[in-house]
Amino acid sequence: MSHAAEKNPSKKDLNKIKPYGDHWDDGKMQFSFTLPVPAGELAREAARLYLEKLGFVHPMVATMEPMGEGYTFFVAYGYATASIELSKIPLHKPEFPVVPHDQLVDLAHKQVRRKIVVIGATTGSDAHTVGIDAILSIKGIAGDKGLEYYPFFKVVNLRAQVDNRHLVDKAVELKADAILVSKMVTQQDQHLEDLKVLSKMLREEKRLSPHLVRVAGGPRIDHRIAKSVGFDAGFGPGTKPSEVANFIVHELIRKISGAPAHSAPHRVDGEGHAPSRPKRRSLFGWLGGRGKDS
Ligand code: B12
Repeated sequence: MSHAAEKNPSKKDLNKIKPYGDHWDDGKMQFSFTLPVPAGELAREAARLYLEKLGFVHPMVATMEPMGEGYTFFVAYGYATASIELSKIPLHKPEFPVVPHDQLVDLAHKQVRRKIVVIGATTGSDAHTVGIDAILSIKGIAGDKGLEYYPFFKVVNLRAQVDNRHLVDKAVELKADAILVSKMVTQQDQHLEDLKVLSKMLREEKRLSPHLVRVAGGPRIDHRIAKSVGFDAGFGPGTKPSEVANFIVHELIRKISGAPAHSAPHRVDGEGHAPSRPKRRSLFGWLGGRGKDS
């Protein structure tokens, strides 16, 4: 197919796709990997046969370099036969409306009537602060202002290398409504271990708000992963603070109203013509006991 489809776009199936190497649908892929075998002819053949075992057609090792004693690093090519149908891919995204800034301010003002306390940190031994700063700091990222810009948020950024226990204690002390955790270092799945431990602590800490919104983020975090370790939502690369602001407000209101999670409306981007929302019971019962600007 491929060459013909390249010349005649109408022959391209834009739904059922394969990797693109030299031409449409050729399935050509590049691999880089290491095998625990010294560099040499045996290593090269092992790498080639391994790709063949994985189902790649005509595998070819382009580069082989020793990687310390007893290891070899390869760059190889091969042709994939499998294709993927885009229309059958389930996307794991948090579902919530995204409304413009003024509407969100209005919503928070009318429905919450006090500051929403947001506490954020990068946890464990992870020293990366840029991601969490991008979400929280007033300067934001790519022209999208951070949570500090929103008049209804009280933002506390604990920065990096924050111990889980310290984060939970701070959340209790500040009466947090939302906890935002950034994870950058993912070696040996340390990010997931840390998030699981934190999640358990949050579940067991009775002094926290029962409506606490838990959000995780980072380059290798997505919604599915975050949910699997007990968070309400996960945000990955390219996240804009305005999305996070929208999620927190809508999720807090949803939790307080007692609406089930799956009834949250689908995410609506742009000008925020959100679908009509279910009637909620008054928030003031729960909010009444808290300072307006606490
Ligand atoms: C800058 C940087 C550093 C700086 C950090 C400075 C600082 N103050 O943050 C310094 C030099 C200190 C550093 C150190 C290290 N780093 Co570093 N670092 C980076 C680098 C180049 C950029 C990260 C960054 O700032 N991105 C910009 C921000 C804006 O993007 P982001 O983090 O993805 O955030 C966005 C989203 O993910 C999301 N998001 C992120 N967090 C959150 C949180 C919430 C709640 C939400 C909603 C959204 C959200 O929103 C953000 C905005 O869109 C990355 C490589 C890369 N290109 O990503 C490596 C990288 C993260 N570092 C890496 C490593 C290994 C290290 C070191 C271990 C190196 C070493 N051997 O010493 C140490 C770590 C020490 C430690 N204890 O953590 C690896 C991590 C590998 C892994 N997956 O485990 C990376 C990927 C580089 C690599 N390819 O190897 N690093």
